[in-house]
Amino acid sequence: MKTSAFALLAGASMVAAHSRPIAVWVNGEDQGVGTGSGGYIREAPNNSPVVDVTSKDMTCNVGGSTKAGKSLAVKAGDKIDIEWYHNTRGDDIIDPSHKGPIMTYLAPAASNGEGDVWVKIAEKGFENGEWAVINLINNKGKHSVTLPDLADGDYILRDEILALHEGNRNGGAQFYPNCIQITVSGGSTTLPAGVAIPGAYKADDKGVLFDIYNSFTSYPIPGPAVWDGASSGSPAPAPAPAASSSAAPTPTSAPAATLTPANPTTGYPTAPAATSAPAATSAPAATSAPAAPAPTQGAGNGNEGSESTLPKTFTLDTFITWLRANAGSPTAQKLRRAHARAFNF
Ligand SMILES: [Cu+2]
Repeated sequence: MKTSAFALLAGASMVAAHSRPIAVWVNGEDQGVGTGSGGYIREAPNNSPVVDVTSKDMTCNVGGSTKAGKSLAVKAGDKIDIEWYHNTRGDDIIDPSHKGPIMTYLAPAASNGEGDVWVKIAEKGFENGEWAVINLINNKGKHSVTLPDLADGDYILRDEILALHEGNRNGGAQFYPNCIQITVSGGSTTLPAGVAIPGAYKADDKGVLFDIYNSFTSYPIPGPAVWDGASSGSPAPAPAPAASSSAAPTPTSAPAATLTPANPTTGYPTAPAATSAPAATSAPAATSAPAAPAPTQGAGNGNEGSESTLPKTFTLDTFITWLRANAGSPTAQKLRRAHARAFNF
């Protein structure tokens, strides 16, 4: 019974537990919370994902064309840690169900992100048997990128999580793009032309329409190849789907073991797909966990769909069905939040 309740909560969190960057560290030095007025992060109205790859919100999230209050002073070659949280600093970061890559881009601030201006400077996918998102959680919400030797000026650093827990269906992949304003000094290389965002991804890209619940040996990170940081003249080549994985800076551990949703190293609750299997054998849908959540939840920023009423008395199966159907609802979210700490999500 305890296991079942746990699986239910895990299922709910799959939908509710989004994420956003809250702060930046420069060479190990905390720059303070960057959201809010006067901050250096362009803050979206909420932490919901963008699911339409053609949406303008793909650039810098909802409202992301509006500049933040200030720009963070950095130097070319600095080590930048981007610190993500579910909502506020110190909370639960992101639900471990949200497995996927993390990608980082740069554009000149003068472009405000419009046009073929986005240059990928880092990407982390599925490496050494682990997803970038899980490594992010294990690293207390932080991941590092090293700034290239950039010519002095104002830039937008676009940090993006792509959560693939529903990536097995077209339109199910959840993008969490967020833009951080930086002012670079001490460098020299001109940023080459890049790609347009939206435009860099397609809904059926191999790394976007990707089933993390099936076994696989490698994961093709979507988007352009990572800029080598040197060739200022040559624009990043157009997205080469096949080449992108081989161009990754960190070689993928080639014969990665078959991936199972459960992650023994994190200490986090087992992913729903695994836990729900024994508990919910009566519901065949439960074995393919990603397909279960209500379609409305993918709606992205804004409404999370309406909520139906849970009867006063109910069987466990009724509750499972209700929770699945209302996973993004205020009640389900409250339920999750109420239990979040107890379950260490
Ligand atoms: Cu989420």
